[in-house]
Amino acid sequence: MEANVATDLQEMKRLKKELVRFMMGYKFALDELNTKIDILKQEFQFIHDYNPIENVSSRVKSPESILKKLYKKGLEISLPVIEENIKDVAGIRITCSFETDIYKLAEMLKKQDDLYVLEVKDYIKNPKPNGYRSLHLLLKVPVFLSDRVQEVCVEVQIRTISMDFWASLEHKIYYKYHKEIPSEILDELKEAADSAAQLDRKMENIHREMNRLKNQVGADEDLHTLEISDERFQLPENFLLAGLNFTHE
Ligand code: 0O2
Repeated sequence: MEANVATDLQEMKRLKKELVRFMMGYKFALDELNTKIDILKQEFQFIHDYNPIENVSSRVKSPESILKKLYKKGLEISLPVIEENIKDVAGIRITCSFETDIYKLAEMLKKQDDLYVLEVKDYIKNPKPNGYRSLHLLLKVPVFLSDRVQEVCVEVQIRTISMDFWASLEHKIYYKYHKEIPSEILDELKEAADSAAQLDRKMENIHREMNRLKNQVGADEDLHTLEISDERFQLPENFLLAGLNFTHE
């Protein structure tokens, strides 16, 4: 009897270790993708002189949520089944300032040689009937481990602030009413989603107009200071004078 308990305990310890290893793969994939997004953000700031990414958050789905999804889909509990069927174990949510930034960012990610796009769901061009809008990319990310390369699936949700505001409110209401939202609230949510879409369009128009004016006036730029990330460097005049000879590709 005691021997059985000890064997069970050993087996559970082994399974736990295996699960941790499995989840770590997703965590590493998120680390890699977060770095890529941060680089794009900094480069975008430099090229376009504004930051299109308002916020980035990422999470590995908890074992409890994974289990709930397996039950919901009527699937057995095993790591290969999770890997094959639960595509959002690793998730990144990016909020952008404007709708066009969402597509620019998605294109930049799609173009990266080491990322493979498994699926694109465009709930902005085709919103869900309840009003949900967001761009979803399912990416395969290579994770370089000590002895092998592991291909890991990551779900990326890209939205504007107003889409995100709507989605988090809808999510709360969905759970508050145990997934059966009263019809008048459903109607109000749909109306709110339409207003949010209209607001996004208005804000983007203002931004476009502002850029047009800025380009007309011409920025009053200090040519003797360089800014890279948060660091400032003095730029000696001789660098500028000799500069015409060192355009770098
Ligand atoms: P959570 O708690 O955010 O993780 P799937 O359920 O992933 O197997 P599905 O439904 O085809 O398959 O995937 P889809 O449409 O890409 O949606 C996946 C995720 O998008 C959801 O994850 C939500 O995060 C978000 N989402 C999709 N539709 C809605 C919606 O109507 N309202 C809100 N608020 N979010 C939505 P989870 O696992 O459902 O939830």
